[in-house]
Formats: sequence, structure tokens, C-alpha cells
Amino acid sequence: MTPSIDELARRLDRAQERGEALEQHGDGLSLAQAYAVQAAIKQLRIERGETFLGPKLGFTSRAKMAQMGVDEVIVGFLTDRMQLAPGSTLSLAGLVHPRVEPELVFRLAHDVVAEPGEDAVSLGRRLEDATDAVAAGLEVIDSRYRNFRFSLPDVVADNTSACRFVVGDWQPYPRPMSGLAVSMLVDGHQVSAGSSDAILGDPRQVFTALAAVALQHDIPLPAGAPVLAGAMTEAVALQPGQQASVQLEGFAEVGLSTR
Ligand code: OOG
Ligand code: MG
Repeated sequence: MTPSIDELARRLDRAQERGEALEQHGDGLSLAQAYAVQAAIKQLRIERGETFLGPKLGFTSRAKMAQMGVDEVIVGFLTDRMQLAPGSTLSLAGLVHPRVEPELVFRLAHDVVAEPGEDAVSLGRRLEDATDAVAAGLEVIDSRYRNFRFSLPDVVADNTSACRFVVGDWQPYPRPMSGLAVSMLVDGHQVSAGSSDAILGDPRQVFTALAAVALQHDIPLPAGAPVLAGAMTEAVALQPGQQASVQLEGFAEVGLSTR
């Protein structure tokens, strides 16, 4: 028998809490069911006292799509417990196989609610108009599936591998965001490099991309939300005792340590 949405949510939630790897669900799950599982996990976390902050996008760059063999933009959720201050030390105990990746983070100044019948272009424009700040950031992702392998519905159900994130200094938005060089360093050595244009050809495209998924899967877009735009390079495995940081042209370096 196929497990219910609630049962899948409980299993994935437990795996996220304990850092356990599960078998993939494979083709048994539709994308709509996967977003329902993700929403049920969000509800469980809210019931435990976490605060929903905002959405994160995944697979907005070719580097990430190629690394993971997936080719559609996905959206997950961020909570206060996932956020770490810049320069924090993250214990990798209790994580399955964490990886780090460089992110752009936009901030919504006010709630954005879709009008009845509104399309993604219009909602995307309103999302960009609502954005008052942008920062460099990094995300620690950790798939709860064995060997970091999954189908598109699998990874959506697992909250798009979301685990922890760090946001650097905010700068006012609008500001030019196209063609900014980015590199990720681990212990001072460059481990990946790219450009902000890795995000959908131009990072401003994330607003329409987010709007499209938000309209289809009922994703809330609240005031103050940090919006992770999706990694600009492939992700790199993290080990205890490392220092990882992101250098984005025009922004202060932002990083974390592991233990
Ligand atoms: C899914 C997470 C994707 C991004 O920035 O593309 C993501 C994964 O790679 O496991 O967060
Ligand atoms: Mg990411």
C-alpha cells in the first residue's frame, strides 16, 4: 500500500530531525503530492515552535541541474531554526551528507498575495517590486535520501534538501545583479566558481520562476521573507573542521565553520 501524505511527511520529518537516510520514493509520488508532503512537514515544524521565514528556490542553475540530474525549478521552505548567523559554527553531527553552495538572497519588504487569476509574469513583477534588499549567502543542503540521489518529486517532498542557511550583509535593492563573479572557498581554497547569471541567465528571472511555482503549489510569500535564489555553482561536500565562505563581487564575504 502506498503511504499517505501524512505518513510520508512524518517519515521525512523524522529523517530530517535525526539525520537518517531513507529509500527514494521514485515514481510513486506525483509532483503535486510531493508539495503536499512538503507542506505537511512545514506544519509539523510549526507545531514544534519553528517560524516559517520564506521560500528557497532550487535548480535555477545549469550547474545544479547537471550535478543532480534534475531539470525543473523547485521551491522549498526556510524556518528560523535553519538560519545561522554569519561566522557561526555548525555541528555536522546529526546530518546525513551535508554539502555547501553559494546563494543570492532577496528580501521581501511586504506580503505578496496572488490576485485571483493572476499569471506568473504579473506576480513575478510584484515580487520584484516588493524586494527591498539583496545579500550574498550560503546554503547547507543535506538530502535525506541515500547517496544524495532522488527524483524531482522525491527532492520536493524532502523540502528540496534544505538544511541550514546563512545570509550576509543586506544591500538595498534594486541594484545591478547581473554578471557578478562568485566563488566558494573551503579552508581558503576555491572549490567552485561562477557568475550570478548562472541563475536562469539573469538573477532577476527568479521572481517569475518563484511566482510560477507559488501559483501552482500555493506557496506563501510573507513580509520579511528571505528568498534563496538557488545555487550559482554546484554544491561541495562538507567535512567537520572546515571553513566555508562565499565571495560575491560587490558584497562582503560570508561564511561558516563546521565541527
Ligand atoms: C536540491 C537543492 C537545490 C539549489 O540551490 O539548487 C538547491 C539538491 O541539490 O539536493 O537548493
Ligand atoms: Mg540551494
